[in-house]
Amino acid sequence: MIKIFKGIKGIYNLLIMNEEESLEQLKNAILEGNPNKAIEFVEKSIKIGIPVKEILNRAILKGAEEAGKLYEEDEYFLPDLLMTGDAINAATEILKNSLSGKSEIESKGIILIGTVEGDIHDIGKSLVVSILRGQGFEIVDLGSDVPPEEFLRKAKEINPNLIGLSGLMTMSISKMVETVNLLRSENIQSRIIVGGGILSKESCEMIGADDFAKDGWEGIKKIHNLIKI
Ligand code: B12
Repeated sequence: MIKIFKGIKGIYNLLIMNEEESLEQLKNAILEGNPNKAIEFVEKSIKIGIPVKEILNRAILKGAEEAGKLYEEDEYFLPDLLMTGDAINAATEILKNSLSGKSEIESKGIILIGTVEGDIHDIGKSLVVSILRGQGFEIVDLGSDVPPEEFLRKAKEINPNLIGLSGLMTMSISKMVETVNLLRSENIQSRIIVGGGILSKESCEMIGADDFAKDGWEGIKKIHNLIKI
């Protein structure tokens, strides 16, 4: 009996070790900016049954955060950041397939989304788009570096239930202010959510958005709530 128990415990430990090891290797691949290795360890992590959300939060976002810190500390330079971006992109492309399983349900609402003008970061926004599509929302993605006037033009055309503005840089906050001001001054009634690691309750209030999200999963919940109202 004790032997069986020890055996089960051994297998359990091995699985946990495998899980930790695989996520650590994936994080390192992101930091090294190695897309092939990143793909290898995303696939391995999926194979051993690690949930997509864990893969994203415990390896990919951690790697992105560490790369950002190294950049701030002048240990990494723009080419390093570019390589890290490529590795994040490669890793998230695979996750998107798992996240956007075709939804048979009818549309839950129309969402217009884009990264604000002056900001080309679009990996996180594209990930949020994949999740939302998988959950049955109709998405119009304007891409990155989107001028306020373009958000306005498209909002008038499609009358979305919600508009999502993405931005990863501090200077993107003022563009969000400008975009929201323009939309509201032209009487666009859609709910507005802003997303990105730089945001806070205070900046959200300053921007005049209905809500904000520093994290995609939290953002998805908030979008559901905003669209219900
Ligand atoms: C990869 C990367 C790049 C890539 C971007 C590739 C691409 N196509 O996106 C490249 C190399 C091109 C790049 C360029 C630059 N970058 Co850069 N970059 C990063 C890095 C390392 C990772 C970003 C990333 O992809 N994260 C992974 C994704 C999955 O997470 P995410 O984007 O945060 O998205 C999540 C949430 O924010 C949220 N979310 C995002 N959008 C939305 C929208 C909605 C509606 C919702 C609900 C949620 C939501 O959900 C997502 C999932 O959880 C960050 C560091 C960091 N900590 O973020 C720096 C970082 C953002 N970059 C930075 C800088 C300074 C730059 C440059 C100015 C560098 C330079 N000297 O040129 C340029 C910017 C050029 C420009 N005009 O935009 C700074 C910004 C600092 C600041 N506070 O202003 C950071 C924070 C690095 C740092 N610590 O200094 N970068």
